[in-house]
Amino acid sequence: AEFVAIEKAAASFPRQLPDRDFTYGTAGFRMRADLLPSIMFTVGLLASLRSKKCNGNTIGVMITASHNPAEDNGVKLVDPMGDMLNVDWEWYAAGLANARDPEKLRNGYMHCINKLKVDRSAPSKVIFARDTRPSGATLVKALTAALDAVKTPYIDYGYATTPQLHYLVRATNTVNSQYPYGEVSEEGYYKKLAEAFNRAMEFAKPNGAVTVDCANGVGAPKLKELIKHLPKDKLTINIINDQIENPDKLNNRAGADWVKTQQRGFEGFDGKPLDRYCALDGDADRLVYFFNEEGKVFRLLDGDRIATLAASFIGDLVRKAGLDNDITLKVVQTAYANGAATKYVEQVLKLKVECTPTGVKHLHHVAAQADIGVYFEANGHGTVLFSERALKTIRKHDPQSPAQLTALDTLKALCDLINQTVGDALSDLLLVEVVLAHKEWTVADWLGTYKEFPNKLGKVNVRDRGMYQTVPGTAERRLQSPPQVQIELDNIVKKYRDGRCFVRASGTEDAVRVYGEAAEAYDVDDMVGSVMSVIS
Ligand code: 16G
Ligand code: ZN
Repeated sequence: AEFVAIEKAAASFPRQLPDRDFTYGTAGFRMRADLLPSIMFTVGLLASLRSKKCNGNTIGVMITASHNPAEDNGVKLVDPMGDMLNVDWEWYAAGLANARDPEKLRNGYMHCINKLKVDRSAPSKVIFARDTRPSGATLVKALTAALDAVKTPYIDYGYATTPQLHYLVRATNTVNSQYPYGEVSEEGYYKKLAEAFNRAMEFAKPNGAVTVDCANGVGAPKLKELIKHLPKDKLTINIINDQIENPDKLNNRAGADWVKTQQRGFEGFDGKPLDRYCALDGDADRLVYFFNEEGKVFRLLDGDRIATLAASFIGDLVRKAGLDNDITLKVVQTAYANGAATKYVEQVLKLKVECTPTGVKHLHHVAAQADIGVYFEANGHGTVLFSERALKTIRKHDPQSPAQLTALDTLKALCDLINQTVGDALSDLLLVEVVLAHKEWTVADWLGTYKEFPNKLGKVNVRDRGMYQTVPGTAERRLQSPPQVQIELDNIVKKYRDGRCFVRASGTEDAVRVYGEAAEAYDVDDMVGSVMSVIS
């Protein structure tokens, strides 16, 4: 009966673009919203199976296209502990999404049950949420039609940021454990962050105001809610770009992606010298800071800067708490991290750096293996992961002096303040503010920690990006095919002092990206330009 119900319900969501194959990429499925209903339906089926496979633990479904234009949408699955869908399942997700008709979908579903050895009689539960895109409501109908067809119970959390949904999934699945992640509600999320922020600020002086560009997305109303829970006397948060009722405004000349890629503020930005600004993206899982220097010189403090700031502060706390023999810190970056940031972490902070391929799942995975793993992509997505081992050590540590005690208390507060499931712009925002307050730093002090190498990111549109393959184990820093491109690239790069350059296929667009650094700004433009002309 279940199979019949699936086939029948699927008929209401016919497959668009039958000639195209969709893949479950780093960001799940993402495309023009009108292509998505049939895919949403299949995601509902897979979420149900995943939940059954995970002993009835709750699985999350987030409907968002993040920093993409308003007419796009997307969907990704969240595993029981709030991390991303197990990679082995991505292939099955794509298989179902590409079923050409309801009958093939039904067969695909049965195939998944067999291959993945799912006990169909196991319980299942799904929770979901969406960003502010208007298409979200239609996509929810496709998702729930599938969940209804397989009789999987669900909760619709309405609008939420991506990290809030990750929080809710983990909170739901740890409710009866020794250390519940938090109350299972949006309110619980705010309470947890606010309470931890309060503790983390106990030994710090308030440090002025920050203005947050919310990209006209879901981060705006959610940050407003969060502010209601925060202590009034410790931090002033101003909000701009909060027009969620006008979908055209979403991510339009505003938000973290705009600021990072354009290297300038949102439209109309006119910051007074040294006033602190930051920007979220459309689903509030990315954060970058920025400000104007004297003379309106724009300055960006991106994910690399947040990573170095967090690592320096947490490293100090670990030391001051007397835990440096028991806990080590690691910083995880991608090849896009500025070489000066890497050098600063290794030589000034004296911490280990590991480089992984692009994509949150890669960074997260490596960071999760460290005692404390700090990971951020330059684009502003990242978090700090505290391992079970580190948490145990921190909890049972007996401080030997008042100074050790205050450091330990602040460190404990950070364990709760920092979202452990995924990069979270709201949580990261509070983290940055805590660190700046403790250090009594302005944005200029923060920027002054190291000087970035001149760099440039170029993009070349290509017909077949699959042609561009990097050498495994090089964190995408070398191409193995086409072979002559790497040879020509090497010949170009060696002409420039401190030149570094690499080419990789985008995982999200039909393009290859060329990133370069060199000692001089004019050299970088020249170098990246030459490499781009080898490709096109
Ligand atoms: C996706 C990734 C992001 C990465 C970006 C690179 C996740 C959740 N998102 O947005 O981490 O920086 O892709 O895009 O993993 P690219 O492959 O087009 O350069
Ligand atoms: Zn995002």
